[in-house]
Amino acid sequence: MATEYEKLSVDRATQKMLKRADEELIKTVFQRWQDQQPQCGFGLLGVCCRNCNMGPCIIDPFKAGPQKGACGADADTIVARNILRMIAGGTAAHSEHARHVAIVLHEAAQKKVPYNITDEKKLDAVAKTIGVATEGKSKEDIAKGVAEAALADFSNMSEEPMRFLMAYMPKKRIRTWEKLGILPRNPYKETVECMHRTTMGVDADPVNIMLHGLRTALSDGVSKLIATELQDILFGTPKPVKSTANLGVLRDDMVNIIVHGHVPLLSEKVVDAARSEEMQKLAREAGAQGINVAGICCTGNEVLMRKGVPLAGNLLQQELAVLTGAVEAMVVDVQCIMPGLTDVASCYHTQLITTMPEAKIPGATHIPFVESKADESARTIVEAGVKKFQARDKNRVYIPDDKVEMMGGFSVETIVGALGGTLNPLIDAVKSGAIRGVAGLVGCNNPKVKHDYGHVRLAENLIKNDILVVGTGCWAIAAAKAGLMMPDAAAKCGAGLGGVCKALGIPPCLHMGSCVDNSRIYIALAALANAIGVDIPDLPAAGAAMEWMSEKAVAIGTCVVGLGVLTVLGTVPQVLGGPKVTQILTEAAEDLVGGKFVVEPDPDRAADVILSHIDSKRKALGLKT
Ligand code: SF4
Ligand code: MSK
Repeated sequence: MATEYEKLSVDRATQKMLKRADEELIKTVFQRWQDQQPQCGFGLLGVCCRNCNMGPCIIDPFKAGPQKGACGADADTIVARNILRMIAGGTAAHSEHARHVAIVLHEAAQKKVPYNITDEKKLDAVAKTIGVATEGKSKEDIAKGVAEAALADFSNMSEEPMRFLMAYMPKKRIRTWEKLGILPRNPYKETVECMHRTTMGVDADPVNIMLHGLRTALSDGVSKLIATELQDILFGTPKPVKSTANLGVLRDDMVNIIVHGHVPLLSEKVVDAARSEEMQKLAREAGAQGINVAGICCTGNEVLMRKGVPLAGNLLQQELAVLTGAVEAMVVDVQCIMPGLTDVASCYHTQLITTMPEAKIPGATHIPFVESKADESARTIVEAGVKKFQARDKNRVYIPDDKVEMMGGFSVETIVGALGGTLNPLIDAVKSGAIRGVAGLVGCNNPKVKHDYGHVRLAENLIKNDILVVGTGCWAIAAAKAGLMMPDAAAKCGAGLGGVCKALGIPPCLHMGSCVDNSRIYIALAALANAIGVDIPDLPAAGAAMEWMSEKAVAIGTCVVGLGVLTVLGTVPQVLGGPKVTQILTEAAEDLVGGKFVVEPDPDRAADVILSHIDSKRKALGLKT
């Protein structure tokens, strides 16, 4: 019989650390979520409105009470407005990330900040794609032009659609969006419009509201694309890299510094500083064998992809890393950082270091990250971690011995390279049926469902049925911990996919990066559709976010549906109180844009949904099923 910890997570390291949390009487997100039960039924259905001070208003789903808010808004209006505000939240997060990176690239081009233009080939490719002149220009001038084009996409106040979207997306998709009037102009404009439309007494039409949701989510997709492309220019396009994953990557004989959040501008510098002889010497003088940097969440994914930094864990493991008693510093930037970390850190010697002006946490130490002095900021942060080593109580250190080898670094460029320079071998494998289709698995963890179970079980089901799996974010960390990101996982595949993986020496689950790197999947889908001569919705492809929780995931999922891809959600979105909105998201969207949501918490049934969808697309293309 499963222990209480086995019911919470399929990950052994997590099970062990949850037991330890109980022994130490320390609350984590798992317990705090339990304390929230039962959660508000109105909130779960999305039928609570607090958008003005005549409220809060609720709609009675059993029809025994009010069916309209004080202003007359009905359930669908309220649900649609709430979901639009979630899309706005997610889009704001990705857009601020991307804008920050664009500003740093702009300043790097003028040598105002200590960052290099590392990947000139990528710079050239991006410039050519978006139409920035390269002939006879220095790399600095080209980088300045690319950064200015990105910043223009974030400041455009005209009705012109975003330049990066028009340059990267297939013509057929653009025509569909144009017809619907949802070509995004600028994520800052779209998010402001979300807030305007949803304020009291503006947009009450759920269809009109959801169309703006699609437009905003598409602008979110472009923001992610800009972040990824510009980060590749600054730090290098990822190449295949070997590393390890899970809490066992922490070292009992070294200073452990964890980087957590999303934006690699700081973490790249922290890794460089930690690897410098100066800092390693400092650590040895403090009695450690050196400095070990490990990652959590998407900052972890970023430095894994480009520097091979080991992954300590995904969203629900952030507090568990601190519970090992072996973490000197957890350095955070923005997004997915639980305020509860300070409570756990206060039970140990761990210093939680916030770095960004927009993300401070009471109880944490704030060491400002200043781009113009990025190297000094990173050294100050690493030094702070080293200083904490002597305060470590060795008797309270418990590092679970779980760690798994993995391969990451699968940018689109890497995948095309592994295929010999073109997508043709992949297209041939899809046509022959050796690869039945492609699934993009993404997203977070959520204590509403067993940690990592949906992520891993769905991936295993899909590769067994010859579906090539690509993915990002906390899904990618779950798959790595489960051993699905090593070439020998080909043994778990059907004969077709297994054969392809063995021939190429690649895993059947490809780590494509952080949440913003979902844009790598969009670019791959666009390239595949163009190469075959079809539109994205015609491809034998699907997406899933089995354990999603973040507003960013709402923006990402809506963007993927807008791209024309069927997307399975494993945790139930807060929309079921609005029957029209639910119908739009799960049915009507398909007629409008070619993609739709399916809500299916069971990963076995989710696999069936994806397989039958992929088979229907194969059939429509005249491919054997
Ligand atoms: Fe209530 Fe309408 Fe105000 Fe929302 S906007 S709180 S439904 S009165
Ligand atoms: S970190 S957004 S929990 S994937 Fe990108 Fe993980 Fe979701 Fe954050």
